[in-house]
Amino acid sequence: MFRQDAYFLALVLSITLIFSSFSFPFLNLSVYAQTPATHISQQQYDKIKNCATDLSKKPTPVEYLTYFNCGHVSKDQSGRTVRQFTLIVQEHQKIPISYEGHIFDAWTYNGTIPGPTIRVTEGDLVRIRVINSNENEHPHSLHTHSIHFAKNDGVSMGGYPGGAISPGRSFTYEFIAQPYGVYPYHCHVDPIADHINRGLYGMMIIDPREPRPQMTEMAMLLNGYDMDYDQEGPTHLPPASLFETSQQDEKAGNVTEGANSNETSTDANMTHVSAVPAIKEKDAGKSERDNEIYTVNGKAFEYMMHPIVLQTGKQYRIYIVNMLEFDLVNSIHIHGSMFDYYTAGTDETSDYNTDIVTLTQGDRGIMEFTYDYPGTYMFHAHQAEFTDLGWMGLFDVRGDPVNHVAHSST
Ligand SMILES: [Cu+2]
Repeated sequence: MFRQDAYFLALVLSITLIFSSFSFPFLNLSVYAQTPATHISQQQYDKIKNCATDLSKKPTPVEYLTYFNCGHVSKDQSGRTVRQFTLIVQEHQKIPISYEGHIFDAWTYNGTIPGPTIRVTEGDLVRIRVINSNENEHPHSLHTHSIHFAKNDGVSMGGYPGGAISPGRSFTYEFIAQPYGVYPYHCHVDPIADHINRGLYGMMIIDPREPRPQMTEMAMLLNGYDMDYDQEGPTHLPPASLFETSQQDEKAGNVTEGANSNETSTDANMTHVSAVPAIKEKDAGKSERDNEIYTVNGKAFEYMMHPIVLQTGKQYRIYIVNMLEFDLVNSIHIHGSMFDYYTAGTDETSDYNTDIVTLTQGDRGIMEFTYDYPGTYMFHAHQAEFTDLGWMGLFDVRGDPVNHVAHSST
């Protein structure tokens, strides 16, 4: 054991020495440079970030996991990368939010809840044009977290036109992306809880100039729906017959064609359900708002129906944002493994290694993990009431067991 430790220490020391001797001569130069030269081009970086090629796509909740919209890219006169996005706000959108056929009367950015994951690199000039559709009845805005001028903050305090865009009008928010991290964006028009709960929110990732270690990446946005129903929890756990074939079935030899893909139509699943579970009348005098359905990425139990297929020994990174209204706390817990957690994603060093992280409203971070052993593992909120109301999913981990390797949590 001691010999292994000593060997490891020697290895780390020699790597550190090589690295520092390599980078030290450039250190003074890069500290003051506005955009330090990177060894990777914008195009190469966008490619390893899995930037979507179809920017007009409306990702399904399954596709949302890996749909990264990096915008329309150009360069300004100084050579700075410019990324342009368009978000169209539409009210009265009918969004399916459970396999049982529950429909949410939503307000959306680009027709989905959550809105598209906006992905940029630190130092980029970001332009986001928000169009409030003509048919809408309410003003809306776009408030992005991170650093920017007040006029681009999407808040009407101070009389900024971007704080409330009238129906039929548009506003273009502009900022230099900084600092790197993972952020929520949302409408900031009052009553703000209503504008958020209706569905006007999404995730924004600002990547560091030097790429993070490469691994398979996913986006998870936690939310809830106050459907103004009195009855808590109109959803039910999906019966096993509706699940996609899992690894256990595969081993039992009854795997079906295409069963390990994530491509099953969600609409097809809804046809199994003959009637949407009924909702009772609202209690008289009950004024406190609450959520009836909780989800990750917009649809209750979606990743139980379509387990996320992972491989043993492979590294995964999840960008996670909590946009739950009315409940103060949300969380994510993964079974069978531990993850390194980077609060807000604003540092290269992880804060701790855990299997559960608690998130208040607007909280976010980055999780990095591997699985050593194959099998089906749950991931879910550690609030059991949320779990039963939709916030639960499955990892279908495949491959041979791997020897446990120490996680780099420092
Ligand atoms: Cu709004």
